[in-house]
Amino acid sequence: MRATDLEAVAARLDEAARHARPIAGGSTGLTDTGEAYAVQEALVARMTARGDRITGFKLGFTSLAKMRQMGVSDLIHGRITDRMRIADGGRYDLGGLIHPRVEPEIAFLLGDTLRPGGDPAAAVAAVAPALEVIDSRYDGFVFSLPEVIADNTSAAGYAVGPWSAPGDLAGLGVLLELDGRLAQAGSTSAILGHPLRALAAAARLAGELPAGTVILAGAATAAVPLPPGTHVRATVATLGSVQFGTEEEPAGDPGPRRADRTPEGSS
Ligand code: OOG
Ligand code: MG
Repeated sequence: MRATDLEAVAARLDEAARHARPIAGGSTGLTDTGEAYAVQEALVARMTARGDRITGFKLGFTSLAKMRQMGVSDLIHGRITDRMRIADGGRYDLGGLIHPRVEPEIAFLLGDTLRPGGDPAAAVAAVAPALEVIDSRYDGFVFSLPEVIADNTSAAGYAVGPWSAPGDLAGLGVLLELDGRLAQAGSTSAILGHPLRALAAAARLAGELPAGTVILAGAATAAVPLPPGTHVRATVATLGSVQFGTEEEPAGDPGPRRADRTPEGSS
């Protein structure tokens, strides 16, 4: 595809996100992952031009549970920004999102630059339980691999719990609860066999990650729909919990943005 066509796909995805109006998967013409990352770069550039500051890096499809759920089987990566940040224990407004889902993650904080082929364990300053909100800009979360890459890997929000010094991260239990009810359960070993492998992969894919970067290693379980008025908590054994509450749906006229939304499971 020509550069102007790639830019046009970025503009469509940007508009889809800004107006909560999904586009059809399969409609982008994207077939090449290299071109898809060029679109992602253009999309993220639009966000930073509006004042978003990049805080980190996220990986996707690092667990079998996620690959199976989404029907894709390749590791992908995207960017997270300060505007996506949700305060631990805070409130989160779903207004303006299309069909949000939430998934439990592990976050790494780099204390040193991590270069491709470098030792991920040596570069990590801290690790924390995390929650990621994903919101595909494609109708019904149906997309091809290049399309989800172009869409900044469905990134929409993230919350990070208390940071701990990195200990043994193998085989830690991961729980996702909605209103105190167990929604998903898994293990940190579901993430490429060990979450540090996700970090090594991030360095390989990103080229070089500077100190201070937050890296989401990818969900250990499948994602679940995130409704309004819900308390969400992820717990990772030994690391603790991270949580937030989603705002209630506003009463009365939902307004045009919400009218355009197609929530999961609605008829
Ligand atoms: C893509 C995002 C994948 C993960 O943790 O695997 C991801 C999607 O599922 O729409 O964030
Ligand atoms: Mg994720």
